[in-house]
Amino acid sequence: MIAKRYLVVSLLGLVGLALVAAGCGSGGSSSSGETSASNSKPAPAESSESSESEAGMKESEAGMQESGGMKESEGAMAEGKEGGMEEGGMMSVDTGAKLTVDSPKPNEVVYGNDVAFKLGISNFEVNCDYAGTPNRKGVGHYHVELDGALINMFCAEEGQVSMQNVKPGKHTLTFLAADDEHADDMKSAKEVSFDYQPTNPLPPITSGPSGKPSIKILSPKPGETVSGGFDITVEPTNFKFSCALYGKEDVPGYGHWHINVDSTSKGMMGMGTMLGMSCRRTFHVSLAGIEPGPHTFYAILEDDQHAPTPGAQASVRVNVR
Ligand SMILES: [Cu+2]
Repeated sequence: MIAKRYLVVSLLGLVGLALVAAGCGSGGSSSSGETSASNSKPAPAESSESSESEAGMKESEAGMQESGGMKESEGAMAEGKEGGMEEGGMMSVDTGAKLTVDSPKPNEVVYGNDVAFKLGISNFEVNCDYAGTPNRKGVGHYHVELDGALINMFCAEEGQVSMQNVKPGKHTLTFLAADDEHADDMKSAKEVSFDYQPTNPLPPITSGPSGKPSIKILSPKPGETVSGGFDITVEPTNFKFSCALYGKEDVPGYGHWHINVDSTSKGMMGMGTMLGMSCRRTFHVSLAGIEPGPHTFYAILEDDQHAPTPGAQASVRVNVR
């Protein structure tokens, strides 16, 4: 994936950085995170995609990346030193986590439109409540990549990746433990390939709304006091949220949003403070890792590849008690 990220970076330049950053983190944990708990309601704008987004909690990625890149990434991973810098500028940390992939089985044929996965995770506490907040030893989450592109971060041992906009054929899932600031633990990486042979392929999503996209925060209101946790609710304009497109080749007008606290540029590629990502209009913020006092929360519109949409962000400053 390093190779992939490189490619993307070179293609997108600055924006690519954010992409890589996203590749390092993303928030809404799969089954545990944003999806389930936090979000009260699906994005109304989604209509036809709503069911797909439900399933999309897990996401997959389109046929944009060839599986050939996986080999190189493997090599890159092997070279990753603890706390060292990866080639792509990605820091590799040593979380101590041990991952095993219980499913899918190697080269399993997948006929449905989601690939379910199940991991064994040991020597590591997965807790998405601390994502985007200062690192805690032995605590973090894991990232799932499809063909080298980040889908999302997860905290449950099971999840799934949508095959929306994914071409039939061989694909690879990669699982990587990550610290709270979203740096990947390359040594923990586990890969498994599968063969996607859909019985009833999903109609591809090809284009979304046109016009300049923007996002605004409906709640909380500036100056509000929050404690324990709270929901951020946003409203996008000229933009559709799609869970199923997380990590896929970008479809104009489609994407999701990232939620950051206090900074949009801290840490590796700005992801150090990313609390999570959401493909719905509401995201539940955990304050578990955030100190009391005034804090600024950001909502940033992102394309499917997790690159921020220039100028499309909003923020709100609230008091954390
Ligand atoms: Cu992460």
